[in-house]
Amino acid sequence: MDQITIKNLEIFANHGVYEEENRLGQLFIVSAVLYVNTWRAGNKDDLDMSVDYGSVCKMIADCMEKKTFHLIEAAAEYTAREILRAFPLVHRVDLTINKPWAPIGLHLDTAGVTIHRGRHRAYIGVGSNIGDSKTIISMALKHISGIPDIEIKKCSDFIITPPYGVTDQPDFLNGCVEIETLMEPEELLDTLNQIEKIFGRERVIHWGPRTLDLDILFYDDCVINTKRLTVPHPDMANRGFVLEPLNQIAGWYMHPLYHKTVEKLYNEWIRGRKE
Ligand code: A4P
Ligand code: MG
Repeated sequence: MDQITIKNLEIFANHGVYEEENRLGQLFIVSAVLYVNTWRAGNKDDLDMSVDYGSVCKMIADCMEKKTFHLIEAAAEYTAREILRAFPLVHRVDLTINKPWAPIGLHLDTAGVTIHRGRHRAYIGVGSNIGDSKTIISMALKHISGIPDIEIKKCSDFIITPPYGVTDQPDFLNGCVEIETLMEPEELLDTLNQIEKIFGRERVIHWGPRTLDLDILFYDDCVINTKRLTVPHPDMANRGFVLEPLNQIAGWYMHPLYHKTVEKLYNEWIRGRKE
């Protein structure tokens, strides 16, 4: 993607782990690479179709000057997110904060941090089989829409499905949504877990009944396998209750491990059921 670059913006601010740093302040040097599609602005010669780097510089200065953080990591995290929130044409930002006066008792040019943050597309599987599932899901989706760094882009139909795994439990209501989010994967997982809790989810039986289940099916084309999070959702290819609604809104989406579209996985699942 095209890039707009800001190099070595000088800002006097008060970040640091030492009290003196917070009190006296020091120089910070900030650079940013903004990933923006500039072809439209380039063809029309129109700033409204691009990102005004002057405004971005002012925003960086504001973020750096108005708050005091212990860590430049925190200053960078806050600043990158504010840029992404304020400038919808910025798809991604690489932000570097350097500290030329870092008080370490040795000479150095700079100590610094560079972070890469951006917009991500994720698909969330939604399920419920306790209580008034229709109302719970519709309230949960409304709640998700109200979260600043998540935007629901598409929503499938919600379908009644027989229980998979533990079959001795009520039918489920299942569907899925496409979201755009500024959240990193584990931050998104924490947020979804909190929403499950708000809507009365108790983790009692694995694969057991639940008022609300929110699973991350895809996160961009990332493959993630940490203690807490596995993406793509490991069992999705065997689950009609995931594939049927997902096929409605993302049939063309390529599974990054199987290298098959959702439509293909869904068709294979249907064939497997008939055999
Ligand atoms: N976790 C790891 N990866 C993910 C991910 N991609 N998305 C971790 C969300 N969470 C993920 O999940 C346990 C832990 O998985 C989480 O704390 C998170 O750190 P859980 O939701 O507490 O446990 P669970 O739901 O009982 O287990 P699991 O394997 O997540 O079950 P599923 O996959 O949610 O399946 N039948 C029908 N018809 N419809 C359903 O919706 N759902 C299930 C549960 C079973 N049968 C069903 C349905
Ligand atoms: Mg789950």
